[in-house]
Amino acid sequence: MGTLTLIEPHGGTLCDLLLQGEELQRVQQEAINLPSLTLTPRQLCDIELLLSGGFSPLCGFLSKQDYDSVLENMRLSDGTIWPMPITLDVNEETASDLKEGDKVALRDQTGLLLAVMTLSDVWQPNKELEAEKAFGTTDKAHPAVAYLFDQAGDYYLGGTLEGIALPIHYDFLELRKTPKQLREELEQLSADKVVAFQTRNPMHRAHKELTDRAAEEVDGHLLIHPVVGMTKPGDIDYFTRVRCYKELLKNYPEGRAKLSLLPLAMRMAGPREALWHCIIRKNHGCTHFIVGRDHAGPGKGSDGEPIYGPYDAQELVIQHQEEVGIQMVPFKLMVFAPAEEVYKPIDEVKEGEETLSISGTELRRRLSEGEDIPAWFSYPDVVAELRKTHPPKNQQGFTIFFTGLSGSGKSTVANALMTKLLEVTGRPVTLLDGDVVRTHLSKGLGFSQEDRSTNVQRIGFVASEITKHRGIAICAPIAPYEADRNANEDLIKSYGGYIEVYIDVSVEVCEERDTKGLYAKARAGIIKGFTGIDDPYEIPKNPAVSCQTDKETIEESATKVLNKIFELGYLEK
Ligand code: PPS
Repeated sequence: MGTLTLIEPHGGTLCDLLLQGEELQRVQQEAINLPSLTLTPRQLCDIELLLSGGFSPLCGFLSKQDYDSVLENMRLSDGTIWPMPITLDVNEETASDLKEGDKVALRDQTGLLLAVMTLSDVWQPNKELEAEKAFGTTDKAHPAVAYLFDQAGDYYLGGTLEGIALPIHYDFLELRKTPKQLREELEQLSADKVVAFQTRNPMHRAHKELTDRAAEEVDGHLLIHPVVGMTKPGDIDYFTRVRCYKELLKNYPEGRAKLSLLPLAMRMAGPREALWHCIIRKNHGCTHFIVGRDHAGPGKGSDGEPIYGPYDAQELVIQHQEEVGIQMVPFKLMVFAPAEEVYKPIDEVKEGEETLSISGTELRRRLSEGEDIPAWFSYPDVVAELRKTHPPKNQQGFTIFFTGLSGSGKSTVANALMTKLLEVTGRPVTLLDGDVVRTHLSKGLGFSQEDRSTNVQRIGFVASEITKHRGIAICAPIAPYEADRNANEDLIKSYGGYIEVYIDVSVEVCEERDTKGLYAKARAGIIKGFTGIDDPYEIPKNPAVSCQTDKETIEESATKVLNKIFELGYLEK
């Protein structure tokens, strides 16, 4: 069982679940003979904050009784306020071997022992109900709902933790502070009042102004407390963000602002999440917490409407701030007023007054086009950091993904394109041709649906790595299944450009060409499961380019693709 440490004046009771001395040795020894569970990335974030006391008063993953109570009342079963279900999900097979009273060793992916958990419950949750109660929707457009339905195991384990070690980090060590460490540092600063700012995005001038105002308003210190655990899919990676925060920090008056990283796995649960953030910041020694517009919002639902109202989070926090013991500093959206050259909350803008703002999407567009990012919006050093990992399109890697039937001309056009690319650019180009890949990367794979998927996704993986390293990949497998092509597209697009080229030639033409004599063999039943004959080819719905090699020359097809690359901006004329 964890120990309770009381540290004043910031924060109140803190659960410190990390064992020490003989007790630590005893539990470590005991763990050797226990069944082990390897934690998922999200569970690793959760356990870090459980063990360090960031989730105080929780002393482990929620029991069934607490889980039900949290969903229903936003309170643990003893009445303590706690809005978020923190559960240890496992699959049915794992759950079937475990029962109440069992002990389990919780480990990271390398096998490092983090804690021993004594199970109070093993149960199958009603996920629909959890989604509805915790997130207010069963719409999978909400990232936490999608996670719940598609990734989380179907069974939950509840129980207390005996902590052995915190998950290990190797990055930004000087900025990773446990609640206890942060409280001590704030105490040393004699900081009576500390206002925390939560963020999962890079910070620009609007955030600087807002946090400055907040610190002035409470007459205290500012804690920039960004999330570096899991944020919303598609967010800017935290390495880039932290380098940006470090640059931004230089612009605050000496001694005003402190930066510390929070290994939280966000749920994007809007109001409930805001309240949860308040408790977490209280545990980290803060007295005040900034809640802005659409705090921890998941964005729009599949109906195109925002899932939560813009100020729902503020409304919920107001009701409970006293009980939690932290005061909310509410903020409206900050906009730039060019006439006065100042930022102000939108409710202070006079009628007819011109205001400027740049959305996250617009910022990404400007980065990707290499366009100017004005000084009123951000600081040059912050923008320079962003540009390092978000280069303009003509410096990004990209993948040209050819797909089409055997004999359609994929390899021929791909080869022609490669030489054209080598003619115009000094950039490295790698051709991953279907046949060639099967003699190296995918040697041993056959043509079953499963083997084809593996083959195509292997090609996608290699292409994504090439793209990430800012090279050019040309792929030319048949890639008959849409799902595999889509998976590749998603992966590759997270690193650079993805351009799908459909070699649009009918099976009749390919069969007539039959350059390798394979169609004849397929018709004769010598080759089974041949694409287009007795195995399906799913036609691409929205390729960037279509080439008809029966109606145009190879030169024309390759030029069409090359022109598309120029048009999309991945190469400059
Ligand atoms: S896939 O479906 O994307 O994994 O196929 P791919 O790796 O591109 O391999 C296709 C080449 O393998 C030869 N071949 C077959 N193709 C389709 N179906 C069956 N059953 C089959 N068996 C062998 C064929 O020569 C393909 O080469 P290309 O270059 O496409 O003509």
